[in-house]
Amino acid sequence: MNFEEKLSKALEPVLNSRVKESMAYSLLAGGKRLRPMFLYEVLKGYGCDPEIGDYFACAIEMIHTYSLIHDDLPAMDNDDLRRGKPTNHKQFDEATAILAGDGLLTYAFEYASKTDMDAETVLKGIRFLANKAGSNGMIYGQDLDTLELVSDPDLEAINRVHNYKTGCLFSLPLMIGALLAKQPAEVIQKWESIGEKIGLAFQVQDDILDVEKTAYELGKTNSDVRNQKNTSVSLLGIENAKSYMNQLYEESIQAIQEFEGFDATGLINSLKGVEERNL
Ligand code: GRG
Repeated sequence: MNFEEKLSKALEPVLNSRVKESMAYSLLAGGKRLRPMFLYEVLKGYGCDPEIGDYFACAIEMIHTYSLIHDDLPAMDNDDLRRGKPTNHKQFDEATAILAGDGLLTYAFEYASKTDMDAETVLKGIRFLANKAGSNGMIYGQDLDTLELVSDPDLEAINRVHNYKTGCLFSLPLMIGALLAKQPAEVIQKWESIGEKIGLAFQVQDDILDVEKTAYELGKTNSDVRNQKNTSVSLLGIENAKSYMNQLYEESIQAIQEFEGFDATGLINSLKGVEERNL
């Protein structure tokens, strides 16, 4: 079963309803599936069967999709296009889009809890999910994003927002992969820092793509440009932003190569694919 089929199967137990239709509309709309890919690559690098990560991989993609649905709402970025399709609230309505996001977020925890491993490991994984998605994680970043960048930002302020808003959901699959592979806390912590760096690199890249590509090419609207938001590109200029992004990816790759007992080939190849992406 490929990952798209696994995601589709994950929704089967949800009661047939309008909100299920709306959850499926966004969850099964494609997307690059980077976060699940990172989780699987960490498991493979440690020589584990990647399928032990299925429930968490689907759960992380559900949380990521919920964040996109809510971020696109009129009260947030007010975007019309996502994953090449009308945003959830455009396709359905605002109330349904809010419920679909809530449904995906909540169901993610139920689904992750089905992981067939010892209870302590599963509980820790669920704690990571809550921590990185919640008000000590992505939600904190979104809060900073709506407040702090309005006036006079510097790179440090922008990076702080991105570390939380974007980095947390990159750290999460790396940490869960290491956790399921039974790595000790200090190793999981190193994966957390690497995720933050990758998240930063990814966000700078996203800012670059937002100015260099059309909404049609990206399959999503460029609300940061439209809303004249401060980004790494507006602060550094396009060329410096590109060098900064390359440096961040390079540093991430170096850090991944330093783990003992980890075959980094698959993860580094995936990361290089992300670095070369133009969508
Ligand atoms: C909970 C409202 C709310 C927001 C949380 C994650 C987030 C904050 C908002 C989503 C919008 C956004 C621009 C986030 C930054 C991270 C990012 C570039 C997400 C897009 O991730 P991709 O490119 O998306 O992996 P696909 O569609 O490929 O899965």
